Amino acid sequence: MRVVEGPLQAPFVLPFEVQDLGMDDPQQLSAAGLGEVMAAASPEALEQVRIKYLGRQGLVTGLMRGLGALPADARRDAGARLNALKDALADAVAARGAELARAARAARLAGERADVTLPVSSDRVGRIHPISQTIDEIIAIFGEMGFAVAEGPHIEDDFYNFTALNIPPEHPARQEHDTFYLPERADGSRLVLRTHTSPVQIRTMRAQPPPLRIIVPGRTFRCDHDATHSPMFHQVEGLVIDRTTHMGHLKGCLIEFCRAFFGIEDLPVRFRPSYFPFTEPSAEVDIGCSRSGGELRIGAGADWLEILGSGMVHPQVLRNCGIDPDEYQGFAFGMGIERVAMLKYGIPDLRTFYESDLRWLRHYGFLPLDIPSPVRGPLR
Ligand code: 2U9
Repeated sequence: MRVVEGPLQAPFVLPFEVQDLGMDDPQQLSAAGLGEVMAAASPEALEQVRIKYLGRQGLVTGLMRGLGALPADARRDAGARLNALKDALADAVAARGAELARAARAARLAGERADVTLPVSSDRVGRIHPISQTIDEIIAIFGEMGFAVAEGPHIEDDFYNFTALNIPPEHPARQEHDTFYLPERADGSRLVLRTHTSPVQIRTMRAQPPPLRIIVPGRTFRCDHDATHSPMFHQVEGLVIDRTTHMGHLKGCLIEFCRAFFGIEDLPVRFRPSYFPFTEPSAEVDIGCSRSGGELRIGAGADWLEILGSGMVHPQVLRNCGIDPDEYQGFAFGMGIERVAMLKYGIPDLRTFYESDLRWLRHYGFLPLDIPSPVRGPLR
């Protein structure tokens, strides 16, 4: 900071207020001004000090206006010193302004300080929805088996949702799918809300060469709404394609999944012949359970509970994706997320998944900051 030394030469025409304050001496003015700048406790107070000394009606400005009355020599000398005084005050104002801004920022940061090592109060964080939790668990289990996650669009065209999957126009499976159609396009075709996540496997096979090992979680849509059906629901499907993939791989993979998902090491699993247009042969997968006393218990028992659909990918589906079925084969499977979540977590009513009822979510939801694990029960 510059210091202004030595009094100005008289005679000196001063503005009225300066004389009033007895500040016709620039050195005195400098000391007073610098003192006030340093004492300013807020940006607003500092601005008032700046205006008082350096504003258009300010004390220093007033002194400068009086220079005109001095003889040339004295004016040059006095002008240089007044300029130095003005610069020194302006520098001091800028420095004090920066200091006040720094202090304000430090105070704000101190107020916002959060100790991230403190345990979180569970009431102050949200809950993970059982659908998200179940998808995460399924991804974790298949992730350990080397599956990657694939995703795709909710709006599909007829080819990806049906034709490529060996469901040609007029095939009865089209009726079973209760499809939501979008309005007709200029060429007469209509896009659909995907009725399953299978079009993502079609897109993946057409985009990248085998070997493939993917799972596809996501939303699906069917025009069906009652106590056990929602027009939007979630599926996870899986696909494995390689040169020697066979039914034994399908069985081993899905038995392992069922046991890991329900956390029951010796869970009985059986494969029952079925039919899907996109797989041949096809099999539905049941797990052991008991229903004694009207209560469903998963594990060994006299009964069976359907959990998954599966099969070897139909050769025509491979051909539709540019894969030679004489060189490659694979298996696929699919399951409804809501269904397996209801079974695992004892959620009795499908409709409650979509009601956004915070009391329900507090009851059935999961703590987001818990240690992740592929298998676990509800933590409350
Ligand atoms: C390609 C080839 C084959 C996927 C499969 C199922 C069997 C199945 C249902 C389970 C309950 C749908 O949510 S649900 O209603 N799915 O039973 N899905 S095989 O097969 C495919 C998929 C893509 C290219």
